[in-house]
Amino acid sequence: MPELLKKSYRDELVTWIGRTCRFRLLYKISRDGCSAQTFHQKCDSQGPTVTILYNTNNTIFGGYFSESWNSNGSYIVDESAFLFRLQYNGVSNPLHFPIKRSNVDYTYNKGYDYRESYAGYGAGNCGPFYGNGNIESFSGVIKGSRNYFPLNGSVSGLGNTYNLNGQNCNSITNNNLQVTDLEVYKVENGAAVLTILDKPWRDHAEWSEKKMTELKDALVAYKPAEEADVRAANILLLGQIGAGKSTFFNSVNSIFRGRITSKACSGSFEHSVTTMYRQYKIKTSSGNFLNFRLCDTRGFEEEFSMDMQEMSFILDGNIPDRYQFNPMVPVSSDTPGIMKNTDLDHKIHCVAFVIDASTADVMPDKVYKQMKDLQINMNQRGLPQIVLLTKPDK
Ligand SMILES: Nc1nc2c(ncn2[C@@H]2O[C@H](COP(=O)(O)OP(=O)(O)OP(=O)(O)O)[C@@H](O)[C@H]2O)c(=O)[nH]1
Ligand SMILES: [Mg+2]
Repeated sequence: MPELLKKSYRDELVTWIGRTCRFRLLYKISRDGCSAQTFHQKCDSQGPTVTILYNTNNTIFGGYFSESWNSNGSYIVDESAFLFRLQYNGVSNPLHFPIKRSNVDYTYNKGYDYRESYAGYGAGNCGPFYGNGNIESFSGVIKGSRNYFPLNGSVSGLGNTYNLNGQNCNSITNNNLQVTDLEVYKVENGAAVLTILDKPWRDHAEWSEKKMTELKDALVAYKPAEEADVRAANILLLGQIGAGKSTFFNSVNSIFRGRITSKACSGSFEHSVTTMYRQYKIKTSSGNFLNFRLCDTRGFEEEFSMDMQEMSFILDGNIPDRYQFNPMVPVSSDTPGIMKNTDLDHKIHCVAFVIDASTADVMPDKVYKQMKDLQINMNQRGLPQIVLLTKPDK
């Protein structure tokens, strides 16, 4: 059962907690079973924790204590406690609700004092419990159904103890305690959690000079299939503006040149930085060229859609190297310089969709649609396509 808490949400929590820290999973109902006893066995006396509930509306919310959970049947006094919402109905929308402080006189109308003295409650038969009964997740043991755990607790009156800044129980929790999971993380002291991933995002080879030489040799040795009768494979880099298409070519070129090169213009701008179609060849240290070319083109953007006819010209190899794009006047068969009756040598043989990993989940609909439409066109041509993920460091 993988941890569900996304890196971006961890970073948000770190900001609210206000110090560098990292999260270690203590308890997860889909892994450990939904039982108050197990929760306390794993989470009591552990110091600061965050509890996160994932409900069936795709809303993610929970609470933070700087103090430990207990099973004593006593209130948890915590001036630093807060509740939060990370996502609402599937949309990322982080909000932070600090505990009401006693220097502000919040007195509940029954004359009962709801302040940091009532940040939460520890009792052996209860799961995570915030406020004075405001988020009571569950008690006893909950049997999961096929897709979710119907928690038997309740959410009410969150604003009595926590400052909801205009939100309410419904807009934080959908008043829905049917959860696909509930996780409790221990908040540990730790440095640089904002910049380093908690664990590698994929298994990879041991990076060494030897491995790099092996990879370079494999690329130098690459030749298109003899029966194809083409000199080099043309690989088209396609993707949203700023995805890192031009930078990818610069990186590959730098590796083979043995020094930093920046032949392709790269950077960030509201429109595509690349305005010219380029078919880049890559020279090796022995002076020969690799048997593939990286073809760089302008990026997809919301304002100027990629013209499908223009794309077809690129795929068919009709557009010459250094062709200057003009989004206002898409290319046509009458455009000066357009090559007619091209052969397989000029066509695109593989398309790499370059996707910025740090913004993939917020790709604009218009850009996504352009890529999908193009994919249909490419599938019809039987063109191999791959995804090239950039910016995993972000
Ligand atoms: N952190 C990080 N930044 C990257 C990475 N790849 C590219 N960038 C940066 O992203 C920005 C955009 O990169 P470009 O290569 O110009 O992107 P592009 O896809 O060619 O963009 P257009 O030509 O505008 O369509 C530049 O500032 C790069 O330095 C990466 O892997 N990590
Ligand atoms: Mg570019």
